[in-house]
Amino acid sequence: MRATAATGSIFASRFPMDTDGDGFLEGFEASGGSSPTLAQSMSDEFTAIRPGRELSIGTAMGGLCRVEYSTNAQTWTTRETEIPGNGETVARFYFDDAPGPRYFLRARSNP
Ligand SMILES: [Ca+2]
Repeated sequence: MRATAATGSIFASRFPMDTDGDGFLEGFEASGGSSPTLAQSMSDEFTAIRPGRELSIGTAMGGLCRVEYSTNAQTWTTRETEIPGNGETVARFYFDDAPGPRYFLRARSNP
């Protein structure tokens, strides 16, 4: 079988490369602006502080619940559904899409 550019790309995707041995894959480094051939080259491109909220929900074993959000505590929109209960607390972490000055989360049991 003759090697082609297409087979080369398949090979590369099955066996990711880390030429400089720093533990970061070549494509990841290139997309973050660091050199894939210099282990000392590091990028802060992928380090970020993302504000969010953690919601802890007391769940019934075998039950399902959903999480809703609102900006006015009157009109609610489903954020996540079909959350399986385990008889204990289930935690969900939501990154803020557009938090605004007021943002509410609540959990409800599915009927
Ligand atoms: Ca590397």
